[in-house]
Amino acid sequence: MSRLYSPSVITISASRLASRIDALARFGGLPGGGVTRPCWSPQHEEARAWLTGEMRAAGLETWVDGAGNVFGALGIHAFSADGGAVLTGSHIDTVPEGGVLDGALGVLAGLEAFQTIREAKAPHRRPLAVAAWSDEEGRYGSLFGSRAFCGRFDPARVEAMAASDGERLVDAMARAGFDARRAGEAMAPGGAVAAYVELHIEQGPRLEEAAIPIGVVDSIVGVHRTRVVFVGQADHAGTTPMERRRDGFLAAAEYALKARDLVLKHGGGKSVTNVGVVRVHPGVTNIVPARGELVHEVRGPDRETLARLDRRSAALARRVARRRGVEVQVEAMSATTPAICSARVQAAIEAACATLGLRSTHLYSAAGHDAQNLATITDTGMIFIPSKGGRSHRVDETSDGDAIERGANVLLHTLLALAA
Ligand code: HGY
Ligand code: MN
Ligand code: MN
Repeated sequence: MSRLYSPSVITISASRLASRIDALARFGGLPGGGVTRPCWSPQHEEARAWLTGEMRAAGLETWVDGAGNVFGALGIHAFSADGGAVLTGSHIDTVPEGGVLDGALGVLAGLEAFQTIREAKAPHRRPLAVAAWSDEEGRYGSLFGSRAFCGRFDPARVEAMAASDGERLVDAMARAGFDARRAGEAMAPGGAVAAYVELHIEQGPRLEEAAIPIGVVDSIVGVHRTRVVFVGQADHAGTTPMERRRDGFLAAAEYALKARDLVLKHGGGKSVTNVGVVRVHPGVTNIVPARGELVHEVRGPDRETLARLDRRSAALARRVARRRGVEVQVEAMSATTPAICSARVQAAIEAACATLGLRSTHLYSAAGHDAQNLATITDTGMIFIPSKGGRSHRVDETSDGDAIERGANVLLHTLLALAA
């Protein structure tokens, strides 16, 4: 790889970073490429142990908090009140059949930046820490680890928190050696973090289409998830006259199609929607479905628009149910708050790009991230690199090696500026 920057500027080891990305990808790696590494799973816990070993070998202090967040640090062995650490990080859990960069890039680039800083004896007045946040993908509850770290964990909900396949958080954490009821202990003391910056793949097509190497994130969307259950009547699939059927699945199907139109029409242009979880009960071919259950996700950069879409979607569910003669239950599952990124951190990212002679552009994140929790307790920003074809949350998610190197160097210089 050709030298990308002037010799006086310290830069990361691209080969060492690439080899760690490949090594991490093996935990839950799939035969055809990609990875399935849900939080608390055996492969995730093996990855946690590997990461901790890599951090220690790189000379970092390491520890794990009550929410399972892994930390590696230069200058501290725990967070303290008014400690003013500069924090980076991301997550090592993945979606099912996901890519090897979503989350992993931010954690391993942070580790690489710290190892480079230590080897170069680069000065930093503030302590530096890198986090691997638990369950960013929200298998059991969205942005779990960073939510607990930022004091937004609700212990009253922990017993009910479960994956869509029914597996309970308390059981999954217990198998990994954690007590979910103690996750609240992860809350950081006041003033422990002076700034947070996260490197992440864009997971969309905008940077690649604009041919701009670095994205400076200015805001992050909120994500609202609602469980909608239509309840009709099980009946014989052959003998029941068509006009007498009260089909829970067909009501759910009509709702899903109309909810998409509703969000496109009333979402202000930047809201999006998805139905990725659908369940039919009893779910056998010769019974008219009694129940059609789905999780309706709506995302957008504006809090009021999201609240308005929630209200309109609930009204739509009731209209569909009435028209089809079925009952409907609408239950809010989770809602993250849209976040505005810190002007100070954005300026530090832009200055790092200038030092490295890299073009950058501002954009909002259409994906949710742990950074939106960190934004509630400290100055927060994100650095994006282009995703090839905008692909993510699929096994062929990838970014160029040069893009990864550029992103990690921008992270390195942003951290040095914030910690100066
Ligand atoms: O779903 C998201 O937006 C993120 O990738 N967890
Ligand atoms: Mn993701
Ligand atoms: Mn992610």
